[in-house]
Amino acid sequence: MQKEPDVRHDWGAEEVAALFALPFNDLLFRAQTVHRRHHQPNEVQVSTLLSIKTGGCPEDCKYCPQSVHYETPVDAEPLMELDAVRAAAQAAADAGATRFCMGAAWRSPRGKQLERVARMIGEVRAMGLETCATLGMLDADQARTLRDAGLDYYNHNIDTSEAFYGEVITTRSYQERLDTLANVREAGMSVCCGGIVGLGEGRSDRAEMLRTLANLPTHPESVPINQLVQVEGTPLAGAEAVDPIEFVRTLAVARILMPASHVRLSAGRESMSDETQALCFLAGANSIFYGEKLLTTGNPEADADRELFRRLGLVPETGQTAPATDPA
Ligand code: SAM
Ligand code: DTB
Ligand code: SF4
Repeated sequence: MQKEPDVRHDWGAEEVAALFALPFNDLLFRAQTVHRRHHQPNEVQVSTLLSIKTGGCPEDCKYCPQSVHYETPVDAEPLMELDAVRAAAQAAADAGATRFCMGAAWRSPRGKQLERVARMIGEVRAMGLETCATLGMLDADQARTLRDAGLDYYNHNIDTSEAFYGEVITTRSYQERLDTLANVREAGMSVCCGGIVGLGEGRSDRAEMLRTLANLPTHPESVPINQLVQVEGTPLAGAEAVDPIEFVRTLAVARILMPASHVRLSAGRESMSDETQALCFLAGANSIFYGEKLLTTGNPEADADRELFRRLGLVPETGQTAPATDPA
């Protein structure tokens, strides 16, 4: 298939900075125009998260309540049993989710653990749900094992710019993250990769993070943009919040840089107004996490999201409709 002319992999730093600096109306108009060329304008993909292994993680990500390095309200729990995962996936499907994402607080999975997760993936997929997992770093063999188990997407975020990264995580390098993404891609799975806004980074870090993603050989099919959920006890609790308008700009630039990808308005919605979320959708966000919990922190109630969709005339994406081709 011929590539769309606006799907590029050669974005320059100045070009991306210029997008961020556009007048807000111009930026949103451009993002919405790109959006309509590639997606159904009123459809939003709906995923549900489950933490299958909570807490006790050896990494030191300064935003994360699951790190052992910080005293937070999250206690470590063992890997969930298959039956409990199956029940949670069924509940997510019944509530209308089309993708089920299983998250584990690991640096990387070990042999037995991977086998158990592979069984979970097979069961969830057999229910007709798309499958996603986020288990930390993967080598090439592990990526192939997950693919063979039926994993559709692997989530592994770069979180921020390479320059700012060392301020946030010291136990895993930026390059290790890129290596995992390459292993996932090589195994033939779809990539879900994005980052977090509100870590104390500057606009240029947000721009560089998006530029890194957009200049990968293939764009991640799914790009989660998380607003930091501040959790007591983590070093980033109390960080200065990012202006919601700047957050919307970040989504709009993600949409323009990666036109055909799903851009997910990810963590942080619980503390956002409906109006900010509406602007995020206008900026080209077309995926959300649905259900009252993310991994360990809160998310809007399913009822509240159904009501928001109704007010905005949005419908959950079923995967049945072909993408729009006409920038109407
Ligand atoms: N342990 C695995 C890893 O980090 O690769 C997978 C789970 S981890 C919780 C997945 C992602 O969630 C992180 O990369 C980060 O982008 C996001 N995340 C974690 N804590 C967050 C928070 N407090 N606010 C926003 N996003 C967060
Ligand atoms: C992603 O980018 N965001 C999700 C998912 N990928 C795994 C995780 C958000 C976690 C928010 C904090 C928590 O609930 O622990
Ligand atoms: Fe561990 Fe993932 Fe949390 Fe980092 S983000 S501390 S790797 S669970």
